[in-house]
Parts: sequence; structure tokens; C-alpha cells
Amino acid sequence: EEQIHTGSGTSTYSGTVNLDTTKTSGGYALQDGVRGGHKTYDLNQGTDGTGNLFTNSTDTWGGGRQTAGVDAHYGAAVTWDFYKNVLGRTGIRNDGQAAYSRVHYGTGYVNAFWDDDCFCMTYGDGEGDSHPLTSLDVAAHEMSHGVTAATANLRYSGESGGLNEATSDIFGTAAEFYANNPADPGDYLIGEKIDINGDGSPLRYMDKPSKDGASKDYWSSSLGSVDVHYSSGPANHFFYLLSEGSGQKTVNGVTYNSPTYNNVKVTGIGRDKATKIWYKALTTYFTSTTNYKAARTATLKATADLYGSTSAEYKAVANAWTAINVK
Ligand code: ASN
Ligand code: ZN
Ligand code: CA
Repeated sequence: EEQIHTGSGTSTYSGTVNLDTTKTSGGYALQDGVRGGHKTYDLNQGTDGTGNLFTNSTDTWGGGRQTAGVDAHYGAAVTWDFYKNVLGRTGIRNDGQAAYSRVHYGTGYVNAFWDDDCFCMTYGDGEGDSHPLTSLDVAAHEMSHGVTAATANLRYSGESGGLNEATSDIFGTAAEFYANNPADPGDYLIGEKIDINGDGSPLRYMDKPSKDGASKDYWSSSLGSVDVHYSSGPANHFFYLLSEGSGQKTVNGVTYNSPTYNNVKVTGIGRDKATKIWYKALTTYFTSTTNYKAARTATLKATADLYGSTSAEYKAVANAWTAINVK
């Protein structure tokens, strides 16, 4: 008889975490009993199929090949709980169905990706197989691509592609704050744990996206020809400004200095409201071809629905868009 169990695991990036597992006849498996049955597999450096479901004789996980599996299983659980408890969404497709995760994909593979066809999440082990791409913000970023595909289905090129990428950074960040894990505190940086540049710097910065050397801080008419991971910058910046406001601010020990365009000052409304506004816009008003101008209109409609069109929140959304030059 299989039973739901709560074990614990030592992760790569998130310290010691609780893991929901399943007790089997021979021991335990990384199969979540309470979130649609999400399973986590070891691909053993392969690049297809599912490899092997992680199993263990006890319910204490981590060490060797298991460690990346601990991160992935934890990341899937936190992402599920974030969507369920903050946004009222049950699973990536809001149907209660779990995805599954695969770790140790390929050799020296420096990426992680969501695949809508297998409805599954995959993680490489990074440069030299020494930095798995399994941090929580990356996990939630990737699984949020599944949420976008199931809702607005923003086309992955041009301005809509930038908004697709930003949606994943926004919910990846919101999930990281939601986790409230002292080993991986919430921040407005993407991939700060995985050392993808080899110098300790994060992959992206939401407060001032241009700090990565390529992302755009503001909208301009040429944005549609920029790679989607850089044209996401203005929308990430919008989310930061809407949450925290312009100027200097320290959150969880990290100091941000967020600039604005058009001489606009923005008073932040807090991350929780900003998250709910973006989600309502994504699931109600965005379409596959939404561009930045349409995103302004859509988020204003969402804000009017949630807080009213004469609210402080409505004014803040308008100001935050103007501050990234979407007028
Ligand atoms: N890790 C990448 C991303 O989520 C995979 C891709 O190119 N879509 O953006
Ligand atoms: Zn992405
Ligand atoms: Ca982060």
C-alpha cells in the first residue's frame, strides 16, 4: 500500500527542506502525494525518456545524484503551493494535474526548460556538471511558461515574447518570496544562486535590467527585434517599480536603485498586489499577440477589476508603465 509521507532533503540551493514523498513497499519515492502526484526523475545524463524515479531506503534525501532531485522536487512543490495559495490556481493547467521533473539532463548542459508536450520540467547540471540549474526562481520561471501556454499563450517572439519571458521572471520571483526560505531569501534577481556567469552575478536584474549588459530598461520602438530574454527587461522593471517604487530600497538585505523614464516617480503598492494584477491581466486580458502598449491597457483593466479605477493601485500601475516609457 502506497502512503503519503513527509520526508526531508538536503538541497543544493535551499538548505534543508521538507519533501512530500510516497512510501512504497521497498522504501520511499520522490512522488508528491498531495500535489497531483508530482514525480521527480534522474535522467542519468540522458536526454530523453524519464530515466529513473528517485527512490531511497529512508525518507531522508540528498547527497550525490539525489541532491539536484531534492531541489527540483521542492521547487515543484513550492510553485504548486504559490499558484494555489496566492493565485487560486490548481496546477499549471488549473486542472489539478501534476507535471513531472527530470534532473541530470545531458552533460554540461547550462539550461533548464519547460516542455508543454511532455508537460514536464527538465534541468541541466550546468558548466562542468557542477551547478545544476535547479534554484527555486529558475524552477518557478520555467513552470510558469506552462501557465502562460495554458492561458494567454503569448507568442514567443517580438514584444509578446518579451512579455512571456517577463511573466516567468515575475512569477519565479513571486514564488521565491512566497517560499520565505532563509537559505534562499526572496529578491528581484533571477538565477542568483546558480552562478551561470561564473563570477557570482545573477542572470537578470528586475530593478535595473540593463545591469546584465544586454536587457532593456525601457520600452522603445525597436524592442520587438530584441531577444525575448532581453525585451523582458522593461516589463520586469515595471513589476519591480509597481511593487517597490522608484529610487533606492533595501529588501531582504539587497539594495536596489531603480531608475525611471519620463521623470515619473512611482510609489510601490507591494509585491502581492502587483503579482495579483499581473496574473489577472495574463489570464483575463492578454492574448497571444499582446504587446507592451496592450499590456498597459490590460493591466489597467485588471487593476480596475481588483481595486477600482479611482484607486491608488490604478494610479501606480499607470505611473509604473509611464516610468518604462509605455504611455
Ligand atoms: N531557460 C530558457 C527559458 O526559460 C529556455 C528557453 O529558451 N525557453 O527562457
Ligand atoms: Zn524563460
Ligand atoms: Ca531570485
